[in-house]
Amino acid sequence: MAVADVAVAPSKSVSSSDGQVERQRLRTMLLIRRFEERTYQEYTKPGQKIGGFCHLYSGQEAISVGLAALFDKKRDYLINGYRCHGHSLALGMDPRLGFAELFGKATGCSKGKGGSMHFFDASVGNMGGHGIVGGQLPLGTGFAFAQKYNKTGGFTVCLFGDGAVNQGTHNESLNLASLWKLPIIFMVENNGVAMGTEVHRHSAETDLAKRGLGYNMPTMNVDGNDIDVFITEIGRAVDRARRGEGPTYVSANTFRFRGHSMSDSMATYRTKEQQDAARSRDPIALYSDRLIKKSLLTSEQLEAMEEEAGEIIVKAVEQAEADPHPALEDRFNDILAETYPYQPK
Ligand SMILES: Cc1ncc(C[n+]2csc(CCOP(=O)(O)OP(=O)(O)O)c2C)c(N)n1
Ligand SMILES: [Mg+2]
Repeated sequence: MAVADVAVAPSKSVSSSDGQVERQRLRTMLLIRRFEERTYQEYTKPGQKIGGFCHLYSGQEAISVGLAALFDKKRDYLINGYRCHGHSLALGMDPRLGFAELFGKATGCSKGKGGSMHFFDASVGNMGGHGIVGGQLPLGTGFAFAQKYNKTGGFTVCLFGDGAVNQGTHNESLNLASLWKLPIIFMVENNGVAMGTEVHRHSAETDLAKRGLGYNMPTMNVDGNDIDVFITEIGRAVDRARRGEGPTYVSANTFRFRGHSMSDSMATYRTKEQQDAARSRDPIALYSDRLIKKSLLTSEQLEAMEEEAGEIIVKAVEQAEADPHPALEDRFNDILAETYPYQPK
């Protein structure tokens, strides 16, 4: 069976008449924001329980929730950089498993050994967070190759930041994916900065969507803060991939509301005007305002949803705190590939 023959899921179900689908998307965006803000608190408070690098996703939620709306967990793959909490929650990860991972607990989504940058759940196609900038591009291309080779009808979305577009892996992956017409969407989550370096300081061409043109693939700029626009536009790229017509290159334009990681403050490289402008396009406020205007949501419902998200997060942290650490005898398990077991002397 050719890829094109595989039945295409109704990927562009952007709206429902009673607003149930929309409210669920909003709930997930609120949950992600709460998760990240609580993570910030947990990281910075005395007696910090989270170790290692930690990158928050606040401000970019529409992208992960929009992608989840187009995603079929049985056959699609998502692969990502280290800013991976939002995508994991959007694909259905229980927040308890996320906090447990951050706290290094055995119940964490990566058994407490991956930490913030390595949230995985292969059972739903979440092929994880990756700490090496651009490292996920050839891996994602490999997933898409497997999907085409095995005729699964699935697609891969490979996410990376604007800081990854000048890595050699970017060139190699785009070329092979286009040459072999692989079912992949290359998506720059373009928040305008790589740590503190703005795009115009590292790229001669600042319209990053154009990067796909040199590889003979369709490209698009999409509003990464407007979930409805995002789902409609990216739905086209998903359909193209499922039809076997090959990759699409996307710059999903957005803004992060926090520093690069826990060790910097945005204030040193983002002006107050830039931050104010971004806050005025908060993806959650944009969406909830629209739903209220369309009478798909009331302000009372919104308040209840915010409260509910808060309660879920409080409970998740309590449970994760009570969860056990990995057993001492498990300390070398799951660290290296099983074919090369590390044998401590
Ligand atoms: C190969 C490599 N070089 C450098 C780094 C250090 N580093 C970590 S994050 C980062 C910036 C990447 O920014 P971007 O790709 O825009 O992603 P964002 O943080 O904005 O999501 C850098 C340079 C790294 N992890 N890997
Ligand atoms: Mg960036």
